[in-house]
Amino acid sequence: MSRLITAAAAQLGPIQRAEPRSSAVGRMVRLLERAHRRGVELVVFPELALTTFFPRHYHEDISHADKWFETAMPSAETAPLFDAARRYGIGFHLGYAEMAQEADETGAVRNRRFNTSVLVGPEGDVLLKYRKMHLPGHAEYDTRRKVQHLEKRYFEVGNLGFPVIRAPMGGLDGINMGMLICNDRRWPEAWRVLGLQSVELVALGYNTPSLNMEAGGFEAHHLRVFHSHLSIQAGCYQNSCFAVATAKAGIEDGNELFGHSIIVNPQGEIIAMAGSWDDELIAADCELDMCMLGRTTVFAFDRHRRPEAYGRITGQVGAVEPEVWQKSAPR
Ligand code: ING
Repeated sequence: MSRLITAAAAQLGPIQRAEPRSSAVGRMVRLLERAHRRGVELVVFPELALTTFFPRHYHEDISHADKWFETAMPSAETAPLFDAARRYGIGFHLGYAEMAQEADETGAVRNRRFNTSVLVGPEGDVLLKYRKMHLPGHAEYDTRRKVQHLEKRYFEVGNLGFPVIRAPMGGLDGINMGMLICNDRRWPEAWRVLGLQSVELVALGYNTPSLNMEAGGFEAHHLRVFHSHLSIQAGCYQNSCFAVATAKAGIEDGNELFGHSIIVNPQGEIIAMAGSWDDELIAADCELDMCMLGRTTVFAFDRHRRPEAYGRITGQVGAVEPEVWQKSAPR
Protein backbone atom coordinates (compact mmCIF):
# COMPACT_ATOMS: atom_id res chain seq x y z
CA MET A 1 0.00 0.00 0.00
CA SER A 2 1.44 3.37 -1.04
CA ARG A 3 2.48 5.84 1.64
CA LEU A 4 2.89 8.84 -0.62
CA ILE A 5 3.29 12.41 0.63
CA THR A 6 3.93 15.45 -1.53
CA ALA A 7 6.47 17.61 0.29
CA ALA A 8 8.03 20.95 -0.65
CA ALA A 9 10.92 23.17 0.28
CA ALA A 10 9.69 26.78 0.45
CA GLN A 11 12.97 28.59 -0.08
CA LEU A 12 13.11 32.23 0.97
CA GLY A 13 15.16 34.90 -0.72
CA PRO A 14 16.92 37.50 1.42
CA ILE A 15 15.27 39.18 4.40
CA GLN A 16 16.89 42.57 4.94
CA ARG A 17 17.67 43.78 8.43
CA ALA A 18 14.95 46.44 8.23
CA GLU A 19 12.29 44.09 6.83
CA PRO A 20 9.39 43.60 9.29
CA ARG A 21 8.13 40.12 10.22
CA SER A 22 4.82 40.91 8.50
CA SER A 23 6.69 41.10 5.20
CA ALA A 24 8.41 37.74 5.69
CA VAL A 25 5.15 36.15 6.85
CA GLY A 26 3.35 37.56 3.80
CA ARG A 27 5.97 36.03 1.50
CA MET A 28 5.56 32.68 3.28
CA VAL A 29 1.76 32.80 2.95
CA ARG A 30 2.16 33.33 -0.79
CA LEU A 31 4.43 30.28 -0.94
CA LEU A 32 1.76 28.29 0.96
CA GLU A 33 -0.83 29.40 -1.61
CA ARG A 34 1.44 28.16 -4.39
CA ALA A 35 1.96 24.92 -2.47
CA HIS A 36 -1.80 24.47 -2.17
CA ARG A 37 -2.27 24.91 -5.91
CA ARG A 38 0.34 22.20 -6.48
CA GLY A 39 -1.23 19.69 -4.09
CA VAL A 40 1.63 19.95 -1.60
CA GLU A 41 0.87 18.46 1.87
CA LEU A 42 3.99 19.45 3.86
CA VAL A 43 6.02 22.66 3.44
CA VAL A 44 9.48 23.19 4.96
CA PHE A 45 10.50 26.82 5.55
CA PRO A 46 14.13 27.78 6.38
CA GLU A 47 16.01 28.26 9.65
CA LEU A 48 15.37 31.69 11.29
CA ALA A 49 12.74 32.31 8.61
CA LEU A 50 11.14 35.40 10.16
CA THR A 51 14.10 37.78 10.20
CA THR A 52 17.44 38.48 8.61
CA PHE A 53 20.26 36.15 9.72
CA PHE A 54 20.98 38.41 12.70
CA PRO A 55 23.91 36.36 14.17
CA ARG A 56 26.06 38.20 11.60
CA HIS A 57 25.45 41.40 13.64
CA TYR A 58 27.26 42.11 16.93
CA HIS A 59 25.22 43.45 19.86
CA GLU A 60 27.42 44.34 22.85
CA ASP A 61 24.33 44.23 25.07
CA ILE A 62 22.60 40.95 24.23
CA SER A 63 19.20 42.37 25.20
CA HIS A 64 19.51 44.59 22.11
CA ALA A 65 19.09 41.35 20.09
CA ASP A 66 15.75 40.58 21.76
CA LYS A 67 13.90 42.14 18.82
CA TRP A 68 14.96 39.17 16.68
CA PHE A 69 13.29 36.62 18.98
CA GLU A 70 9.74 35.23 19.25
CA THR A 71 8.27 34.99 22.75
CA ALA A 72 5.25 33.02 21.52
CA MET A 73 4.57 30.68 18.59
CA PRO A 74 2.14 31.40 17.06
CA SER A 75 1.94 35.11 17.83
CA ALA A 76 -0.14 37.88 16.29
CA GLU A 77 2.57 38.36 13.67
CA THR A 78 2.86 34.66 12.74
CA ALA A 79 -0.84 33.80 13.08
CA PRO A 80 -1.49 34.51 9.35
CA LEU A 81 0.91 31.69 8.51
CA PHE A 82 -0.85 29.25 10.85
CA ASP A 83 -4.26 30.39 9.55
CA ALA A 84 -3.27 29.88 5.91
CA ALA A 85 -1.78 26.45 6.59
CA ARG A 86 -4.92 25.35 8.46
CA ARG A 87 -7.13 26.76 5.67
CA TYR A 88 -5.25 24.67 3.10
CA GLY A 89 -4.76 21.64 5.36
CA ILE A 90 -1.00 21.87 4.85
CA GLY A 91 1.53 20.93 7.54
CA PHE A 92 4.69 23.01 7.79
CA HIS A 93 8.13 23.36 9.39
CA LEU A 94 9.24 26.79 10.61
CA GLY A 95 12.60 27.90 11.94
CA TYR A 96 12.76 30.90 14.29
CA ALA A 97 14.66 32.45 17.20
CA GLU A 98 12.88 31.40 20.42
CA MET A 99 12.92 33.27 23.73
CA ALA A 100 11.45 31.24 26.60
CA GLN A 101 11.08 31.79 30.35
CA GLU A 102 12.13 28.32 31.48
CA ALA A 103 13.99 26.47 34.23
CA ASP A 104 17.58 25.56 33.44
CA GLU A 105 19.49 22.54 34.73
CA THR A 106 19.85 24.21 38.14
CA GLY A 107 16.07 24.63 38.36
CA ALA A 108 16.29 28.42 38.10
CA VAL A 109 13.62 29.88 35.77
CA ARG A 110 15.25 32.45 33.49
CA ASN A 111 15.13 34.03 30.04
CA ARG A 112 16.54 31.48 27.58
CA ARG A 113 17.30 31.88 23.86
CA PHE A 114 17.36 29.04 21.32
CA ASN A 115 17.63 28.57 17.56
CA THR A 116 14.37 26.62 17.25
CA SER A 117 12.18 24.85 14.71
CA VAL A 118 8.67 23.45 14.97
CA LEU A 119 6.65 20.96 12.93
CA VAL A 120 2.99 22.07 12.67
CA GLY A 121 0.24 19.64 11.61
CA PRO A 122 -2.44 20.29 8.97
CA GLU A 123 -4.86 21.38 11.71
CA GLY A 124 -2.41 23.87 13.21
CA ASP A 125 -1.17 21.74 16.15
CA VAL A 126 2.52 22.05 17.07
CA LEU A 127 3.54 18.37 16.67
CA LEU A 128 7.24 18.67 17.59
CA LYS A 129 9.81 21.25 18.68
CA TYR A 130 13.57 21.07 18.20
CA ARG A 131 16.35 23.39 19.43
CA LYS A 132 19.60 23.53 17.46
CA MET A 133 22.38 21.48 19.06
CA HIS A 134 25.40 22.30 16.86
CA LEU A 135 25.96 26.05 17.13
CA PRO A 136 28.74 27.14 14.73
CA GLY A 137 30.76 30.32 14.92
CA HIS A 138 31.79 32.15 18.11
CA ALA A 139 30.48 34.03 21.16
CA GLU A 140 32.66 37.18 21.14
CA TYR A 141 33.43 39.69 18.39
CA ASP A 142 36.10 38.18 16.14
CA THR A 143 38.29 40.87 14.54
CA ARG A 144 39.76 38.40 12.06
CA ARG A 145 36.44 37.60 10.44
CA LYS A 146 35.05 39.48 7.44
CA VAL A 147 31.54 38.77 8.77
CA GLN A 148 30.63 37.71 12.29
CA HIS A 149 28.81 34.44 13.00
CA LEU A 150 27.64 34.87 16.62
CA GLU A 151 25.27 31.90 17.13
CA LYS A 152 27.23 30.93 20.27
CA ARG A 153 26.54 34.44 21.61
CA TYR A 154 22.80 34.58 21.00
CA PHE A 155 21.69 30.96 21.46
CA GLU A 156 22.07 28.26 24.09
CA VAL A 157 22.77 24.71 22.94
CA GLY A 158 19.42 22.95 22.46
CA ASN A 159 18.02 20.91 25.37
CA LEU A 160 15.46 18.73 23.56
CA GLY A 161 17.81 16.19 21.99
CA PHE A 162 17.03 15.03 18.44
CA PRO A 163 13.37 13.94 18.75
CA VAL A 164 11.30 12.05 16.19
CA ILE A 165 7.48 11.96 16.30
CA ARG A 166 4.99 9.81 14.39
CA ALA A 167 2.04 12.05 13.50
CA PRO A 168 -0.61 12.43 10.79
CA MET A 169 0.50 14.42 7.74
CA GLY A 170 -1.08 14.80 4.32
CA GLY A 171 -3.35 11.85 3.58
CA LEU A 172 -1.35 9.55 5.88
CA ASP A 173 -2.30 8.63 9.42
CA GLY A 174 1.34 8.61 10.54
CA ILE A 175 4.76 9.73 9.31
CA ASN A 176 7.97 9.48 11.40
CA MET A 177 9.32 13.05 11.28
CA GLY A 178 12.35 14.73 12.80
CA MET A 179 14.25 17.99 12.38
CA LEU A 180 17.79 19.29 12.06
CA ILE A 181 18.90 22.91 11.80
CA CYS A 182 21.62 24.09 9.45
CA ASN A 183 25.02 23.16 10.95
CA ASP A 184 23.49 19.98 12.46
CA ARG A 185 23.45 18.51 8.92
CA ARG A 186 27.26 18.34 8.95
CA TRP A 187 27.36 15.96 11.93
CA PRO A 188 26.59 12.32 11.08
CA GLU A 189 25.84 11.62 14.76
CA ALA A 190 22.79 13.89 14.53
CA TRP A 191 21.38 11.99 11.56
CA ARG A 192 22.07 8.65 13.24
CA VAL A 193 20.16 9.58 16.42
CA LEU A 194 17.17 10.34 14.17
CA GLY A 195 17.78 7.14 12.18
CA LEU A 196 17.79 5.10 15.42
CA GLN A 197 14.22 6.40 15.96
CA SER A 198 13.16 5.19 12.48
CA VAL A 199 12.82 8.70 11.04
CA GLU A 200 11.28 8.75 7.55
CA LEU A 201 11.42 12.46 6.75
CA VAL A 202 13.86 15.06 8.12
CA ALA A 203 12.82 18.71 7.84
CA LEU A 204 15.92 20.93 7.74
CA GLY A 205 16.29 24.68 7.34
CA TYR A 206 19.58 26.51 6.77
CA ASN A 207 21.19 29.96 6.37
CA THR A 208 24.66 29.32 4.94
CA PRO A 209 27.07 31.99 3.71
CA SER A 210 28.11 31.28 0.13
CA LEU A 211 31.69 32.29 0.96
CA ASN A 212 33.88 31.05 3.78
CA MET A 213 33.99 33.91 6.26
CA GLU A 214 36.40 32.22 8.66
CA ALA A 215 39.97 33.39 8.35
CA GLY A 216 40.97 29.74 8.82
CA GLY A 217 42.17 29.06 5.30
CA PHE A 218 41.09 28.93 1.65
CA GLU A 219 37.99 27.00 0.69
CA ALA A 220 37.06 26.97 -3.00
CA HIS A 221 33.69 28.67 -3.37
CA HIS A 222 32.01 25.86 -5.29
CA LEU A 223 32.64 23.55 -2.33
CA ARG A 224 30.17 25.42 -0.10
CA VAL A 225 27.17 23.98 -1.89
CA PHE A 226 28.90 20.63 -2.50
CA HIS A 227 29.53 20.16 1.25
CA SER A 228 25.92 21.02 2.07
CA HIS A 229 24.50 18.56 -0.44
CA LEU A 230 27.09 15.89 0.43
CA SER A 231 26.10 16.07 4.13
CA ILE A 232 22.37 15.81 3.41
CA GLN A 233 22.68 13.07 0.78
CA ALA A 234 24.94 11.01 3.05
CA GLY A 235 22.58 11.53 6.00
CA CYS A 236 19.60 10.30 3.98
CA TYR A 237 21.39 7.32 2.45
CA GLN A 238 22.99 6.15 5.71
CA ASN A 239 19.70 6.42 7.64
CA SER A 240 17.28 5.43 4.85
CA CYS A 241 15.17 8.56 5.06
CA PHE A 242 13.96 11.53 3.03
CA ALA A 243 15.08 15.10 3.75
CA VAL A 244 13.59 18.42 2.72
CA ALA A 245 16.39 20.98 3.10
CA THR A 246 15.37 24.61 2.68
CA ALA A 247 17.62 27.66 2.37
CA LYS A 248 17.17 31.25 3.17
CA ALA A 249 19.20 32.63 0.25
CA GLY A 250 20.39 35.76 -1.51
CA ILE A 251 22.12 38.92 -0.35
CA GLU A 252 21.05 40.23 3.06
CA ASP A 253 22.50 43.70 3.71
CA GLY A 254 25.43 42.83 1.46
CA ASN A 255 25.99 39.35 2.90
CA GLU A 256 25.42 36.44 0.53
CA LEU A 257 23.71 33.18 1.53
CA PHE A 258 23.45 30.33 -0.99
CA GLY A 259 20.19 28.71 -2.04
CA HIS A 260 20.20 25.30 -3.75
CA SER A 261 17.43 23.95 -1.51
CA ILE A 262 16.98 20.23 -2.17
CA ILE A 263 14.73 17.25 -1.52
CA VAL A 264 16.65 13.98 -1.11
CA ASN A 265 15.38 10.39 -1.12
CA PRO A 266 16.59 7.37 0.96
CA GLN A 267 18.96 6.38 -1.86
CA GLY A 268 20.74 9.71 -1.35
CA GLU A 269 19.51 11.08 -4.68
CA ILE A 270 18.54 14.73 -5.09
CA ILE A 271 14.97 14.55 -6.47
CA ALA A 272 14.31 18.33 -6.54
CA MET A 273 16.53 21.42 -6.35
CA ALA A 274 15.89 25.15 -6.32
CA GLY A 275 17.41 27.10 -9.22
CA SER A 276 17.07 30.62 -7.87
CA TRP A 277 18.26 32.45 -4.74
CA ASP A 278 14.78 33.95 -4.22
CA ASP A 279 11.42 32.82 -2.84
CA GLU A 280 10.95 29.53 -4.67
CA LEU A 281 8.84 26.39 -4.10
CA ILE A 282 10.28 23.02 -5.09
CA ALA A 283 8.09 19.93 -4.57
CA ALA A 284 8.44 16.17 -4.87
CA ASP A 285 6.34 13.06 -4.31
CA CYS A 286 7.95 11.14 -1.44
CA GLU A 287 6.99 7.44 -1.37
CA LEU A 288 7.86 6.71 2.27
CA ASP A 289 7.96 2.95 1.73
CA MET A 290 11.23 3.67 -0.12
CA CYS A 291 12.79 3.92 3.37
CA MET A 292 12.26 0.20 3.89
CA LEU A 293 14.84 -1.07 1.40
CA GLY A 294 17.86 0.40 3.16
CA ARG A 295 16.37 -0.16 6.60
CA THR A 296 15.90 -3.88 6.00
CA THR A 297 19.16 -4.56 4.13
CA VAL A 298 22.36 -2.48 4.12
CA PHE A 299 21.29 -0.34 7.10
CA ALA A 300 19.34 -2.90 9.11
CA PHE A 301 20.77 -1.34 12.29
CA ASP A 302 19.74 -4.22 14.57
CA ARG A 303 21.62 -6.73 12.43
CA HIS A 304 24.73 -4.82 11.49
CA ARG A 305 25.64 -2.08 14.00
CA ARG A 306 28.39 -2.69 16.57
CA PRO A 307 27.83 -0.19 19.43
CA GLU A 308 30.46 -1.90 21.56
CA ALA A 309 33.07 -0.43 19.21
CA TYR A 310 31.57 3.08 19.06
CA GLY A 311 32.46 4.22 22.61
CA ARG A 312 34.62 7.13 21.42
CA ILE A 313 31.63 8.74 19.71
CA THR A 314 29.90 9.57 23.00
CA GLY A 315 32.91 9.17 25.31
CA GLN A 316 35.00 11.94 23.74
CA VAL A 317 34.34 15.53 22.64
CA GLY A 318 37.55 16.32 20.76
CA ALA A 319 40.00 14.00 19.00
CA VAL A 320 43.05 12.55 20.81
CA GLU A 321 46.48 11.84 19.29
CA PRO A 322 46.98 8.25 18.09
CA GLU A 323 49.53 5.77 19.44
CA VAL A 324 52.95 6.20 17.79
CA TRP A 325 54.35 3.16 16.02
CA GLN A 326 57.68 1.92 17.40
CA LYS A 327 59.88 -0.41 15.37
CA SER A 328 60.22 -3.40 17.67
CA ALA A 329 63.80 -4.34 18.64
CA PRO A 330 65.05 -7.32 16.55
CA ARG A 331 64.36 -10.56 18.44
N1 ING B 1 25.42 28.23 9.05
C1 ING B 1 26.50 27.55 8.47
C2 ING B 1 26.27 26.07 8.26
O1 ING B 1 26.67 25.21 9.03
C3 ING B 1 28.91 27.05 8.46
C4 ING B 1 27.81 27.82 9.15
C5 ING B 1 29.08 27.13 7.07
C6 ING B 1 29.72 26.25 9.20
C7 ING B 1 30.08 26.38 6.45
C8 ING B 1 30.73 25.50 8.60
C9 ING B 1 30.92 25.57 7.21
O2 ING B 1 25.70 25.77 7.23
C10 ING B 1 24.64 27.94 10.10
N2 ING B 1 23.64 28.81 10.37
O3 ING B 1 24.83 26.96 10.81
